[in-house]
Amino acid sequence: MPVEKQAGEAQTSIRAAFLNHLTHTIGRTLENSTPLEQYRALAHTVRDLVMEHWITTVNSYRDRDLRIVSYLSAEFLLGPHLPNNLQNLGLTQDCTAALSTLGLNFSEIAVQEPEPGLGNGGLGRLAACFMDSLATLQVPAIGYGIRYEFGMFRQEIRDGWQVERTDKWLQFGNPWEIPASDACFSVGYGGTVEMVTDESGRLRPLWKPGQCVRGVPYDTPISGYQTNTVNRLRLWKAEAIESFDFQAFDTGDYMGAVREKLVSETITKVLYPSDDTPEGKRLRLQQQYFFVACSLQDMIRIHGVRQRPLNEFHLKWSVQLNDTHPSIGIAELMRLLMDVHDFGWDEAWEVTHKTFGYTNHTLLPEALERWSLPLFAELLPRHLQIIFEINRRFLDDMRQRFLNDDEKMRRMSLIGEEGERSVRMANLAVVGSKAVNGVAELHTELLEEETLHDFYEAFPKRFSNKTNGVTPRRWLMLCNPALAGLINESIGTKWHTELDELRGLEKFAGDQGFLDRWEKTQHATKAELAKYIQSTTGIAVDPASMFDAQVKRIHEYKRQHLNALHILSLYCQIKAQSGLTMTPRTFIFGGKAAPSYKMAKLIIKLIHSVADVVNNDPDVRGQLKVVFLADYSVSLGQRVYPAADLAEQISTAGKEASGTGCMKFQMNGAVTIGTLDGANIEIRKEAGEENFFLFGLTAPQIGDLQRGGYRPRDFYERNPLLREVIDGLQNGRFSNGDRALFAPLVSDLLDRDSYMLLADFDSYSTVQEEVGRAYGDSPRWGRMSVLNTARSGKFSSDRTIREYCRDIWDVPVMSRT
Ligand code: Z15
Repeated sequence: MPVEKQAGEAQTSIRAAFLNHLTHTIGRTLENSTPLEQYRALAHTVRDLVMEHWITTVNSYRDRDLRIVSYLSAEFLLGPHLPNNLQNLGLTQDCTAALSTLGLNFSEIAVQEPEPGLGNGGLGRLAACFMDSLATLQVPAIGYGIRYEFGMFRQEIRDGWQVERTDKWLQFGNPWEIPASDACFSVGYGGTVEMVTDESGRLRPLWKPGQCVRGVPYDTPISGYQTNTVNRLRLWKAEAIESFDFQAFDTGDYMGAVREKLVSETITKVLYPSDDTPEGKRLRLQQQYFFVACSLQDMIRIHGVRQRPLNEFHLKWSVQLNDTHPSIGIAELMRLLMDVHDFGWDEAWEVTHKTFGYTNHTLLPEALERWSLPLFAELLPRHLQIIFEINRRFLDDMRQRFLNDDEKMRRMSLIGEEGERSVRMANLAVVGSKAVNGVAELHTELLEEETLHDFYEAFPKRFSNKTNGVTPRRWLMLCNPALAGLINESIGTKWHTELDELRGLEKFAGDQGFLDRWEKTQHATKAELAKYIQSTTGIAVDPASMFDAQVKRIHEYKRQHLNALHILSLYCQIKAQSGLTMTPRTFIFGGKAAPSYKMAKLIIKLIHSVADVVNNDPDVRGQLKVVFLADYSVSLGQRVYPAADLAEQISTAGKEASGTGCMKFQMNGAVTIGTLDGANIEIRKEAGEENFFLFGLTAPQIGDLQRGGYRPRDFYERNPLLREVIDGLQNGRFSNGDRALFAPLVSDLLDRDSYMLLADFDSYSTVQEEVGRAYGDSPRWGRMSVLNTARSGKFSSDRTIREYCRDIWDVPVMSRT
């Protein structure tokens, strides 16, 4: 009785607050408001509730005086806030009920939220999952990043080609952010470094920047699941410094002053849309330095508020570098301590190298950030001096330890001398950090043995592995309420924050009654995705067919084109043998290509061409369907992961650092077909090899083959089916007679094939055949599916964050029990 009354109260107050915001914040009545306006009113209603917890969190952290984790990331790919915050507050049902008393439908309102797409892919989404887990584990933490005015571009498809559209996510305001005008900082660029004598007669460097911009913080509250903890995500916007305006105004150059303003604001205008391939552009370096300089000044300000001397900075802060993008922070903290706060070199270094941790996210050599020395010198002259000095001292030290091994010194230098001289940011990050980690076991092993081997030899204790994870709140409970409900009924709800509890499902894996319910649930979820596919692409797909999904950035190393070649080979088989039947499949693709990545864009065109051929040939009789879902995003992922039967994780072994989509699929009961790459290896180990479809060469085999002179054409010549597919691509069979269209792709595959598709094609096809058979055997598939979910506990980002807290950040996590 009292519980029901409380629930009733929550409903009533949500309803009243919503109507209040509709009137006073939005200026509309219920009758004449649009769904977007209703969304905005509802967002303000929920934000108010979150803000109350924020206030108490700030107070409780102040009282506990703990070390604060500072997560520096150029990307935070958060996804929609509204449903997530409601779930965290435990108010989803009350809110839905409150709206329905007004004749409104919660889902229709929630889909109005523009997604904050401030990231490219895995790296940005990882930062978002970490923020969720940090708040849920009640760790004092601040996320620092950039408030891009335009986030990830919207992808449209025209005639099978990707077209980019700007993402105007801020167009109608953002109810989830609050500008904090009391914590603005200025950031300098360019200019000169002069030696000046200070009051005490000491000669010291003084940086006189040629340009200055102002950083304005915008805070987004990050709520934890079922806790009162709300952490802060602080994103910086660049603005013009007012004194600059006045200067111009005085001289009458008003238009010039406005131009100056535009130039400053350019810095945070747009997210660079390339994942895993640095562009080396001036604006990008400006962005990186901008948000890092603001964030460090903010940390020093907070440190001062806590009345701590700066030589204790590392005791009160642990700063994690999400890839090398913020690694200029190492030079910046040195500069702030020495040039602004009068530290000597040794004192400053003592604090700096105990402050930072560096997470590496890639092994691809072309993806390691390097900045051309002239560009660096022009934009950050003082930082370059500091980096030279770090390098001088570091190499002196190494020369002694490694007895003048010149080759090694060349490899370890922070300055690359091959070709154009450059600053190697990964080397800076390793040298300036107390801890370095990879993001999956294989990745860390390859970092230690190959990519960063010299550094591993020099500082073995600095290295560790932290296998990635994803938040089960968004990636299971929120996106798959039907399955989450079934799990709750079966094993209770402890798994929400202790994902290992999912092991309790193992005992149902052989229970036919349970398997029937599991399958029914999945079928209903697939039907929902089928509806979405129908309405967005016009293609009808059958929810009874196997949903085979590959959603991720389009990249040659991820091998979406291997998937496409295989689909074409199935098509050729059907065409050759009338009456051949196979397990009906719906192939689902989604993902964006970097706008300048020609081959990735051609792969998108290829998928569309395959879809055209396969979907429109009556001989295929609904055995195969192919769909490409445009504009893949967090929200679209939330529809795809829960509806998938099969997850394609088919990167060339040794290339995918971890992958995190693989974990989302597994949690939702999809079975994986994959290579021994990244986190696949750990997923297979957890799930059991009999519940994972393994194919392809291993990382060492790939290396051997590459060194032994790989000849892709041999594989083409030896496999008739592969030959038919490739010939078809060459002779226009799959492109309405256009022979030129896929020529660049075919010639790359036959003459180079850096990602070894042809070497893995046979193994992939064979295992795909077995997948088809297994899916036809319902009890077998059901068992595999349940066991995948049951054994996905390791891949909660709560586990990952606990490890970072214990091994790197040295901060306590709150336990609930
Ligand atoms: C990015 O999303 C990843 C690595 C990068 O170097 C950049 Cl710049 C962006 C991805 C990895 O490709 C992926 O394997 C990993 O799971 C993810 O980061 C998070 O660690």
